[in-house]
Amino acid sequence: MNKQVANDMDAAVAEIRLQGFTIIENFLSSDQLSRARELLGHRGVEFKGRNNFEGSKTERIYALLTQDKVFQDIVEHPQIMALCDTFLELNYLLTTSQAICIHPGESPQPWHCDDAFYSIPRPRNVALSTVIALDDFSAKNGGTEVVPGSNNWTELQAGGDYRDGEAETDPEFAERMADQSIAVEMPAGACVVFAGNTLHRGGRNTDSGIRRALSNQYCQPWARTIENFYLTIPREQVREMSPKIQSLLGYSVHSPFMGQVSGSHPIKTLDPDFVPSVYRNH
Ligand SMILES: O=C(O)CCC(=O)C(=O)O
Repeated sequence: MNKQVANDMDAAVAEIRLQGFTIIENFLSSDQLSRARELLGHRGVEFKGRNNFEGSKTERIYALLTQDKVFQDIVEHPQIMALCDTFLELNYLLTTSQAICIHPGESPQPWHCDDAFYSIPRPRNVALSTVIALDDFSAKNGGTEVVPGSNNWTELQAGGDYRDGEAETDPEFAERMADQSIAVEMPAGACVVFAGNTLHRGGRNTDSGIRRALSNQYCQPWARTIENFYLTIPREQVREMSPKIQSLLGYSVHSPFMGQVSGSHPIKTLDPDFVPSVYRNH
């Protein structure tokens, strides 16, 4: 890493610690940005969400990294890996890889933090999330809204980490969030990185266009992942991926033996001839 990049990374780490998030401009190369936009712009299939969290006017594509090498390159982007190396333990995992395209007329998501699934009291350090803009993000088109400093809030201040629509009916909480949150306004190709316990949401889209984004999220090597990639991604496809991606998908061990397969390292399962020892005796 050159000195300037290292300094930028130090600043990013400090911002995440202090305010819960940082913005990395020019995160995607122009080739990555145009390729990702092209792939998401021509799908012709709509996967609208099924609840107010996924969003009834929001298109989500899960296991996105299976769709094209460009999405894999973005998952293992060096700046994000450097942040994961800082915040998470060795052999951290990819917990979800998705496209989030917020269509016009979408209402805001419920306030939440991405590590809300883990029943560990605050402050906790289980996950790191990214939202990568494929269109310019604004306060009007559904740009991510974050609550600066909420990563350092107590349980009481956070008022619960996932409030399924409750925030809208709790005037005190809604007012506090309105006062304290900001909309992330950033150009296409930029990325907001936030701590797993930072309160945030996808914003309301009152604009005329779709707000397209990618979201890759990472978690500690001992935490259960949101997406079950072992079942989603066939091993033939995993075999073609980089060693880093394989590790991120769980073909790795959290020392000394969490993630083992019948006593073997899970990477061995990518060998087409691998037979778990448990089957060998039958
Ligand atoms: O789309 C966004 O800006 C944020 C989405 C989000 O926070 C989520 O779905 O967990």
